[in-house]
Amino acid sequence: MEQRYYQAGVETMPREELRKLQNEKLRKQVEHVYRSVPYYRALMDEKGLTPGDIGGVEDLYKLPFLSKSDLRETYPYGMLAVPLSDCVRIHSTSGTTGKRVIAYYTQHDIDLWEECCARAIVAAGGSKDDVVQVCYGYGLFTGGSGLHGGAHKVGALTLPMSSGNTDRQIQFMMDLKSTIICCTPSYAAYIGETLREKGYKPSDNTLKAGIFGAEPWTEEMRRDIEKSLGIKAYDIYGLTETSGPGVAFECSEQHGMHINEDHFVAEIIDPDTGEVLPDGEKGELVFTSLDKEAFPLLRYRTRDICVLDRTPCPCGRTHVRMAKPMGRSDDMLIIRGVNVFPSQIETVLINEGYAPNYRIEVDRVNNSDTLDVFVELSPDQFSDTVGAITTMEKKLSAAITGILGIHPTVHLVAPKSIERSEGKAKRVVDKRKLHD
Ligand code: DLL
Repeated sequence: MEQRYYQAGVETMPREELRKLQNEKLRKQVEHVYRSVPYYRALMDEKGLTPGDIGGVEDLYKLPFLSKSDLRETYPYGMLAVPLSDCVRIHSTSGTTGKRVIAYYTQHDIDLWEECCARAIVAAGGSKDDVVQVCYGYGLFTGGSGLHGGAHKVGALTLPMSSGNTDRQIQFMMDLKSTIICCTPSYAAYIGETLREKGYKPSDNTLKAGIFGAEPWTEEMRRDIEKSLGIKAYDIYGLTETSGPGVAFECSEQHGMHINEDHFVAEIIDPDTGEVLPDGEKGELVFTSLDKEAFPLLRYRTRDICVLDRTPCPCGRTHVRMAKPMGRSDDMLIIRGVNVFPSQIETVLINEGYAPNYRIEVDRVNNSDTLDVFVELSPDQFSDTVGAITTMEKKLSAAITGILGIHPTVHLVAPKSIERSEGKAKRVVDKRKLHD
């Protein structure tokens, strides 16, 4: 397949040249942050560091980390690195626990963010001839605005649908002949399911690609969505603190997401010790933004667990690739001493022929952890006898035990009894927290 790039010059820049560019930008950025953000200057002072100590990326390890707690502590304006009057927009995290984190953008910051999203759209085969249906939420969440801005930059016809109202999504998709859809993978699965229920075959729509992210999803879920919508499904990654979607995106090789390294330097660290890990090892992803003006975080700890891959990609892009994050270290469940990511359970479910509609409940009974997995049956499976369903529950439970090493109680439940998600899916209920 012929490769197309949105900004070929930087996307395929030889590594040596890219490193030079990063070093130059990093020196300026550290100077900018030291000068403009007293909170970070104090962290550097504590370590006896001045901007002159950071000559380039190889010195990054000397700098202090930032984490969500720093952003909460400095809420709302403590991390702002330009006068507020130079900012044109804010976005914010959903803030499920504690204060929300607010991210600020100058026009320059918005432009570079939208360019990153445009790279992702072009890598997914998008061009000005496409109709891009954006059904990520608009508003404080970055998903809608990010992909919307990217689609504009590409020159595509942009449908600013936002999330929800699935009947209307389908009507516009059919009437306006959308070719690229952007939403969370769980919402894509829901749209696919609704299309099927309305009697549409995958070949009835004009979609060719989907750009899905904002939550962990497995390869099995990718295949499921590709089949139900008749498309190629691309992954996209980002977080509010680094600007939003588009920090990394998949190319047609679909073997990891290219990190936009001319704007962000990625490191993998041991989440317990903070030590930088060698390439290829699994750990926590840390980002340094190289040229954001208003909210330029240095060494920001994402809590996302993944691996970097620096082997050359046949697509011609030279930027490092990150594997699909397994989930955040704070989403990882420790059940009877075993580390469990919800994505591991999702893999088993789909491999065993179930749709990705499930809920995981963890509790503590008589000082011992319990794991209950509720999985929805399809209408065909539901017509089976009680005996057959009990056998299926046992089989699924054994398959999960085989992967996790701990035994869950599986409950196969009626079709449509598990809530669908139009944004990020909430799959885990940890009732142990109620007892603490
Ligand atoms: O979710 C930004 C985004 C919007 C990304 C649309 C992609 C598409 P936050 O709400 O701040 O920002 O959440 C960021 O979501 O730290 C990851 O844990 C998770 N996440 C984002 N993309 C992916 C992905 C947006 N492709 C947090 N795979 C991040 C797995 C993802 N997890």
